[in-house]
Amino acid sequence: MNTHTTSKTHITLLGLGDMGTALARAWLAAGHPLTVWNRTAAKAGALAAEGARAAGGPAEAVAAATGPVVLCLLDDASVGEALDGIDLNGRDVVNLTTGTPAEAKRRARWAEERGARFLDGGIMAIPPMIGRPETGGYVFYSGDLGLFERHREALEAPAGAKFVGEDPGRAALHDIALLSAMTGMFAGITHAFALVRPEKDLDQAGFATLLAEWLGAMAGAVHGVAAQLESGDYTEGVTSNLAMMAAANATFLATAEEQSVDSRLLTPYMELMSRRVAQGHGDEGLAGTVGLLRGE
Ligand code: FVH
Repeated sequence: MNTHTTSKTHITLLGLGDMGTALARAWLAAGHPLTVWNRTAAKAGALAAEGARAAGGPAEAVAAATGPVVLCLLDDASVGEALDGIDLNGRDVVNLTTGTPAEAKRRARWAEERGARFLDGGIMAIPPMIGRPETGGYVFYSGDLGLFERHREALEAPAGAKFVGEDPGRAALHDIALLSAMTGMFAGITHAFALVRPEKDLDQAGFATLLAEWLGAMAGAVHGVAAQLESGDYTEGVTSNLAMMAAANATFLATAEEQSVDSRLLTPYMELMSRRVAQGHGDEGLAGTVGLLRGE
């Protein structure tokens, strides 16, 4: 059983969905005294049996806090609802709920107006990665650096911690930027499987291995894009330029048609490449298309 005699930081956790429950178990496993609250009270039952103290409401949970008050709720609106009317004066609020950078900044101001210190977090992990450092999961943090440093050891119990700036919106920006890149990757994976799907004798698992290896090899391209954006020379170090890639797009589209695959996941990006080439920048690398998305 968990007791309050340990020297470990006490954690107050609001939200016991899939992620909140995984966080709770990691803190309990690391020996942190833990108070939990969840809107649907039944979800706290198993954790109470494992050593957590289940609070009767969010106000009671926050009032019991001697360490960080961690929120892991559905969205920013649910954070507002859960904390509505609750005294936050002097509290260290750590919000691990996914939101936009603007929501994080507003929530930081909102918390500070109520006398609380505020740290925002973006979780780069799925629940099975929590409490398992070998999986490489981590959380981006931004906002109050003093709060982060004071509770760093406790924050690092469920997953690694990367502080990305005192602007409270920075963690959400990093989180959503990485997840957006992942979304594009998933779109590409979906298209690739749709292409090979009709081939009954093609081993899907073997194809998956090839695809994963290829995506891993290509991921290094991000460093070239960053170097080009930093130098302002979008032709720097280019090996496969936009003109070549745009020309190959016709073959990709023809193959999609041959295989009866809707090419809607590819065409928006292909149009961007073609536009940059038409502007006379066919010798550039991928960095040349970044400005187009920003209307530059
Ligand atoms: N699960 C994942 O893979 C991802 C990984 C990356 C980070 N996300 C974000 O983490 C936040 C929580 O995610 P979750 O997986 O725990 O989500 P759910 O299982 O859907 O649980 C949602 C909890 O939020 C509570 N809740 C919803 N609305 C309210 C409200 N108005 N007032 C108070 N609590 C609310 C809900 O309570 P209940 O339905 O059990 O009563 C759950 O505790 C999230 O931002 C992800 O984007 C997870």
